[in-house]
Amino acid sequence: MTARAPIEDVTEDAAVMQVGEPKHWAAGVPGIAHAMGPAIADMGAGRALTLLTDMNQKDGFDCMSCAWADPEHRKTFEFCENGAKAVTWEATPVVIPTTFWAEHPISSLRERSEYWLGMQGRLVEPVYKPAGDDHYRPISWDDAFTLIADRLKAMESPDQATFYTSGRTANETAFAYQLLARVLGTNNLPDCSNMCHESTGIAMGETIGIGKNTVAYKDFAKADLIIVMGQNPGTNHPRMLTALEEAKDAGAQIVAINPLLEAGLVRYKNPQRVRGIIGHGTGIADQYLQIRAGGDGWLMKAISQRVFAAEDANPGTVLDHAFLAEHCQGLDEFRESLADLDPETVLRATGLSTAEIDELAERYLHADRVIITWAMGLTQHRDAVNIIKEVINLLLLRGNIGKPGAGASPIRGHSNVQGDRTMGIWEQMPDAFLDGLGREFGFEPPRAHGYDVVKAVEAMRQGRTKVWIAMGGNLVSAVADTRAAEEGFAKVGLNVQISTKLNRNHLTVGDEALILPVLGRTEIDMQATGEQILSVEDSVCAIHASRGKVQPLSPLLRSEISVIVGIARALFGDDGPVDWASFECDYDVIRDHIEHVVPGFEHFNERLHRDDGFILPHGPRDSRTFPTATGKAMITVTDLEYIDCPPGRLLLQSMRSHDQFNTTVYSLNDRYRGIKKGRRVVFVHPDDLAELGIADGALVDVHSEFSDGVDRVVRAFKVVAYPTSRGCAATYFPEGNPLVPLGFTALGSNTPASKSVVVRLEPVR
Ligand SMILES: Nc1nc2c(c(=O)[nH]1)N[C@H]1C(S)=C(S)[C@@H](COP(=O)(O)OP(=O)(O)OC[C@H]3O[C@@H](n4cnc5c(=O)[nH]c(N)nc54)[C@H](O)[C@@H]3O)O[C@H]1N2
Ligand SMILES: Nc1nc2c(c(=O)[nH]1)N[C@H]1C(S)=C(S)[C@@H](COP(=O)(O)OP(=O)(O)OC[C@H]3O[C@@H](n4cnc5c(=O)[nH]c(N)nc54)[C@H](O)[C@@H]3O)O[C@H]1N2
Ligand SMILES: [Mo]
Repeated sequence: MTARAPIEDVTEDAAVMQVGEPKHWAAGVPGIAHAMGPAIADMGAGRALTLLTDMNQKDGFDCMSCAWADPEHRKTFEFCENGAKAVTWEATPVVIPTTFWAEHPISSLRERSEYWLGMQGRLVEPVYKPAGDDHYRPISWDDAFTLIADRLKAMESPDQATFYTSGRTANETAFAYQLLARVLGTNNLPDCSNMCHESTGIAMGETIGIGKNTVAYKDFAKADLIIVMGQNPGTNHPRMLTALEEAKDAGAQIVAINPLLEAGLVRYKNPQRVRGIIGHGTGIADQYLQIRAGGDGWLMKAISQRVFAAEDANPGTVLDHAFLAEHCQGLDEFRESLADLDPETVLRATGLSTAEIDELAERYLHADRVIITWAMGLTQHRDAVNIIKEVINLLLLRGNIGKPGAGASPIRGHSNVQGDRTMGIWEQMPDAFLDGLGREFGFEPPRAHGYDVVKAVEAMRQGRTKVWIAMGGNLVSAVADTRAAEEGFAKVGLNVQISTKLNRNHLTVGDEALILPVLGRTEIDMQATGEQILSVEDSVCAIHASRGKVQPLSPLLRSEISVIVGIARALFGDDGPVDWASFECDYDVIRDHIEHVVPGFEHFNERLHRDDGFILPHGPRDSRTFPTATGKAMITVTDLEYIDCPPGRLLLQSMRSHDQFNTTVYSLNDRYRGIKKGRRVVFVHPDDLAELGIADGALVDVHSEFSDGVDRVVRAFKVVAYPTSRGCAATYFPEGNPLVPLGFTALGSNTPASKSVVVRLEPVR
């Protein structure tokens, strides 16, 4: 391992920031060159090559950058620029030296940027901040475990502890972690999914009975039409562009629905193809609808209305009558509700023209097999659950669920966020799971629902949380209302962060805090019975093995499972219901328990070791069996809101730049959007700027406006004239988070509604 002097911090300077033309294509030679350059420089050619060629391969590790599916036949170089960045960031040989903690008081570290914190290198020794101290200092693993156990035992109720999970956590780890919380006696298991696809889970759960993707990887190449809504795959799921390109080659049409013109959805230069390297690449979107933020539910209703109109014109030929009769409920009510859909409201809510909506309807009507994919552009709105229900409605009308080349395809974010839920990381797991868990281990799991992310922050603010444990993640930066979250974390008795890299949450702590450093996914995990593998579930319900490839950076690092077991043994001793020690020596033991508790994991070990994985069963996808209360897919009538935006105000969304992974910032650039050396920007349509009398390049303070009267503001953002839909603006996350009140969440899923916030821009004088 190497210790490199800390790099200079970056202070954002609007004068230094460069704004160029946005790109109209994504991922090609520059992508790979950008990717390989830093990897090789930092890691040395050998280590870099091992890692980059083992990513997403059989016998390799699962890339941690997103949950996009692996093709059935994995290619030698199945990686992308942003996957390579994530690997480089984790597998850096640079470590934080012991002297660091004495040199840097926590209060001074708090002034540093998230970029600088991440660039300090890997965390390699456990450190402890005692109450009243402004420094972390090294602590032994045993003392750390004893301390955690003591604080947990001192609580008046198990609900004074909260166990957060970020979605990089593997299946076996997640299973052991939720078991620890539930044996202690709490369902306080908030996770990043509460801020991510929760709205999807709720909407799909209520309508088709399962919150997961109804398509398999191979369906993309069989589709006639793929509609990509509220998602920026060029940056966040780059390997998906290969699937879209293959679909186009096979004759599919693609429609992009997005307020911003995103490079990857316009044109793709596949780095794995000669045409991508020397040619113009593949045009992706046949139609690009620059919708007003939050308007997608109205668009879906308008298309469904046109489907009914087409059916009326040619009875018996448009709707999938056999499917609707056998498998669905609610058709007539839905048809009736659309009869008086007001076209003017649709146009105002979507910002689209009648001709654009008609064109999309024509495409939908002419396609036999339709896939609709979506991500955060749908899930993080006040009306997200209803918007997604309208997506499902539209698909059901023509039988586009449970047939080849068709389906509802939520594209997950964190690489194992879906698997974590399957393993029981959820504050409201159903009784069937809890019954199974209780039977397997001989204890009575708690039944009362626990905290989700927003409730967890509220509980902290009210001083109700004594112990906070986080398996990865950086909640204080990720959640809405940064100031409220900081206030909450400052009131926690003991904050335990199990992490690979330093981040803001390590510095936003109350009395006592611990940082426990763990192996990353790229590292070999050696335990008493030998080298261990883990497993993950991707967006299309495929379970894969993940095997670390490089030597751990320090002998002090522990695996996440070993940390859970350390806490559990210090807390419960060795005579409780669970034989924790057996978990640590051999992860096959955990998999055997999972097999007994979670349906679909029959012969888990055998199928993982022998076949490298398998696909979980899925009723709607496999056999049009809908596990809802009625046994039918529910076509629902939704009461959509129109987001009112008073004159002089804009609807602000927050999204990712090309050089970040959530709260991790790799650089201050956003190549596809033409931004260099800065993140404090707000993208606005040039005509809106003209109307507001604000110049392109001006500095503004951005204020959000909510009825609680609190003035939430982020200061000195640079205005960038940009091709976004009229009346809408965009900024980066997490910089935009202080603008979103904690209570401003999606109805029904409680996900922070960070993508439609009414703001006003005030020029900085
Ligand atoms: N490199 C990289 N990869 C990642 C991540 C990362 O940070 N970096 N994060 C991972 C995670 S956890 C997740 S959840 C995913 C996120 O993947 P995405 O959902 O692609 O992430 P965002 O950057 O939030 O992009 C949201 C997109 O929705 C659009 N949008 C916003 N509002 C609306 C709307 O009202 N309607 C429509 N139709 N579109 C809208 C935005 O313009 C933007 O293109 O990516 C995962 N992969
Ligand atoms: N305004 C706004 N807010 C958002 C979003 C948005 O689009 N707009 N997106 C939301 C979404 S979709 C999500 S998923 C959340 C993300 O919320 P989180 O998942 O909480 O945040 P991350 O930034 O992904 O967490 C990064 C940290 O995880 C740790 N880490 C990385 N790898 C490992 C590992 O292998 N093991 C362990 N133990 N730790 C590791 C590192 O210390 C790193 O600093 O943010 C949400 N917040
Ligand atoms: Mo996410």
